[in-house]
Amino acid sequence: MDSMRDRAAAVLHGNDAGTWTKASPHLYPHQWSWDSAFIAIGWAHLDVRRAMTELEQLFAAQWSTGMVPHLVFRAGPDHPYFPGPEWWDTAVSPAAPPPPLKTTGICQPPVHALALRRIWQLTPPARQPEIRARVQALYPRVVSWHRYLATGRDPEASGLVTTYHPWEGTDNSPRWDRTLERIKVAKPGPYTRLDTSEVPDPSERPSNWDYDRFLWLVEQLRKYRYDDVQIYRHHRFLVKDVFFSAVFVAANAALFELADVAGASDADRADLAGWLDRGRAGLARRFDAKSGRCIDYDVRTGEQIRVRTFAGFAPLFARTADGGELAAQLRLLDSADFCGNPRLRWRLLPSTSPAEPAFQPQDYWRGPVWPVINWLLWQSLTELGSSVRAEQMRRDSLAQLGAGQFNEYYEPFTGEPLGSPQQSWTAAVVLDWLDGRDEPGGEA
Ligand code: 2M8
Repeated sequence: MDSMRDRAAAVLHGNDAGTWTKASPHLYPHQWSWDSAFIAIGWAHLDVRRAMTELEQLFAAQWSTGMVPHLVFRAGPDHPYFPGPEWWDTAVSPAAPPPPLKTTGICQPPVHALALRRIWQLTPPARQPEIRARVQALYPRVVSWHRYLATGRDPEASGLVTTYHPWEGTDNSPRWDRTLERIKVAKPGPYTRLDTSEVPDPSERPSNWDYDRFLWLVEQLRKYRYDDVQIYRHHRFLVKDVFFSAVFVAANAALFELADVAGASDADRADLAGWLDRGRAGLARRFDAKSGRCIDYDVRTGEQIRVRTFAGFAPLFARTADGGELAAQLRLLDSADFCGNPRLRWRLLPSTSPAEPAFQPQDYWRGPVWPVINWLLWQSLTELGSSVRAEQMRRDSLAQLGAGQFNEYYEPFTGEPLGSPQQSWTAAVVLDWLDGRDEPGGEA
């Protein structure tokens, strides 16, 4: 039987469309933003040039505001996906990239700088001149993406990123329930879902109630011509997302670390340092010492979003937890509310705490374990010096994935694979976990 590394590489090759990679073969046939960043990390273990191409292709669809769209529609008509470009109609915005590029009008967590740094770390000496030049060319675009997040998505200069839509990362997470429930009338135009027939059981996907609201929110964004000022003035879904904000902090640090390689200007370095400080301070203000978690909030109503999910570990994801926060977060991580729950098959972080009433073990972001989230946490724990816990997480993650098909997410109690098989970002993080080895703990 092929090694795990070969099988993971085969998933990326199987989903490779030449210059970009499908997020998965059937359910997600286009180029997704944060998937692409993880995928580039996977490619970096196989071919650093191909890894750079992945990011370059994504940034080719960057908006003039600096926003990197959550999805670039790249697959042809043989690969239907709903909602497609017609639903988004981003031509209403002067900031959207010109045809033939077609994108959505929202964004996803900025994992890209982490990918760029990983690519550079994995570049063999013989390839460094070429890759350095390509990093130098891409770097200003990544800075401009970060500038968009630090300004357009944070007009209050709070250090926290405002999200406009559940599709900006963790779709049906119970974090969004209250905000969505407040939308009493959500009657989007007629539509037919395609996603539910791509998984063995539709209950592994968001509900129709969710989809009505997801699609109605897109219609609203389109009405505001995807203009951040208009959106801020009128939109019903404005949430300060501590997870997104934490990834932004980690990404600013990664970009700052690459400043010399990229020959960054003094002005860009100063901006990065400023966003980093502001992001850290913003997250620190959202840390609730009593629960040991960071708390999202609804910008419209000011309401605190206290539901227990993986996002509460924002100080870990940001990799900036100070002594007190770090100890509290590590205790919480292995408490019965999260990885220490005795029913868990593996000691991995579920997307929603099993102690939450909203927890659903098979339903997408409402309970299952997502390998990419555990990869982010593993990297954070490694950087924060918790290497023993990080190594357990790596081994448990690889054991969970086992001889399977690199699924999108996993049932936390049984370890059953769920969602799409051959999910590119899952295979990509496996390649990074193995880091050139064939099996967990084995030699290269
Ligand atoms: C999921 O989201 C898409 C919409 O963007 C979907 O459900 O159709 C999410 O898990 C998202 O975070 C991810 O980037 C995307 C592709 O893997 O799938």
